[in-house]
Amino acid sequence: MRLAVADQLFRYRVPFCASVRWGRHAHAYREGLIIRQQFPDGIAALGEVAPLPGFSQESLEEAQDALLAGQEGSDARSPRLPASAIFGLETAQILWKSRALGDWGLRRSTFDVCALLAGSAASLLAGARAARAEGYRAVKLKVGRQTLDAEVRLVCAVRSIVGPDVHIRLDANRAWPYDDARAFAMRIREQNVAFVEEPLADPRALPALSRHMPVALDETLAELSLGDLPAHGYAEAIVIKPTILGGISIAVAWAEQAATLGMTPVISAAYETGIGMLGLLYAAGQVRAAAPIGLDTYRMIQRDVLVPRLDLSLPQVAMPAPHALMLDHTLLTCIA
Ligand code: OSB
Ligand code: MG
Repeated sequence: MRLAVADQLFRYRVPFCASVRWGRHAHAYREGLIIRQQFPDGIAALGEVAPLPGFSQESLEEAQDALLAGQEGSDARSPRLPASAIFGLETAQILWKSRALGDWGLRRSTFDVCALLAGSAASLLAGARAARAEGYRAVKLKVGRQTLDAEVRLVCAVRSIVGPDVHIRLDANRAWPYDDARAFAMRIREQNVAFVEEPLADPRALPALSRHMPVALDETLAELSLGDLPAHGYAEAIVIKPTILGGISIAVAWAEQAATLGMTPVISAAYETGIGMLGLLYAAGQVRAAAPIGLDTYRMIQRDVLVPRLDLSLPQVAMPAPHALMLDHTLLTCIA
């Protein structure tokens, strides 16, 4: 699985609707690569390679170099492809196969989506009201960024807006010392939170904390291998980002392993464009467990390289039928 001479590589930069915070910075746009692979039957298929700065192990330049090294045929000597490159090549592969066969071959092709609530307290609560009105079954918000008081109030306000039946997921991105996380757990006990992603600055204390609140692994997964998962049975859920974990097949393997161990696998995006989203939907469609998927980062992409853009800002989305994809070349620079 390599880029061949006949294949093309484009660099894209798309603006976000508003600046987005992840890692240590606010980001105004997303950058990545689109590959266009020519398959022997004459069909060309697209894939997206978009390492997420601060989360991916590789940089965009490293991913690009690895793809170009493959194209130059230095196959034997080039090191293993980075995670995002595997994801892009696998996406092209499955998009090609679905076009050739006229079918995705999925176990499931409709999915519940988790709404991301973000912004100021006021816009976050407005988002919660909209999510409730539109019928979302799950919402997610970031914590660990303000005082415990402010965040407890926010979680309680979101619960009272969405009612008792909507799943509330929280994500602390490793912000808290143990005592803060435990204090937070005590104060949201009545709020029936589905899980808190990565509550602890030091993940070694996650098993102890899991006695006080349901925890989910996200950043921690990138530090584990699949065989380590049984030792993390204290976790309620795992957040699986195929762009970061190394592609579609490994993501599906993580999800199956999680389900076998009684954990909830949550397939999630990392601000990919529509091309990557198709790969993520495919991955979700291979998974037996049906937890709401984290594709709402797509809402923040103001202009997509894929035209027309996908319709993903809905509580339920369906995998579109296989079709020829069109790119907005004004957003792309050809590099090979
Ligand atoms: O921490 O979960 C995260 C997106 C990019 C980088 C990090 C994260 C995210 C998400 C994905 O929140 C969306 C989701 O999980 O619903
Ligand atoms: Mg997370």
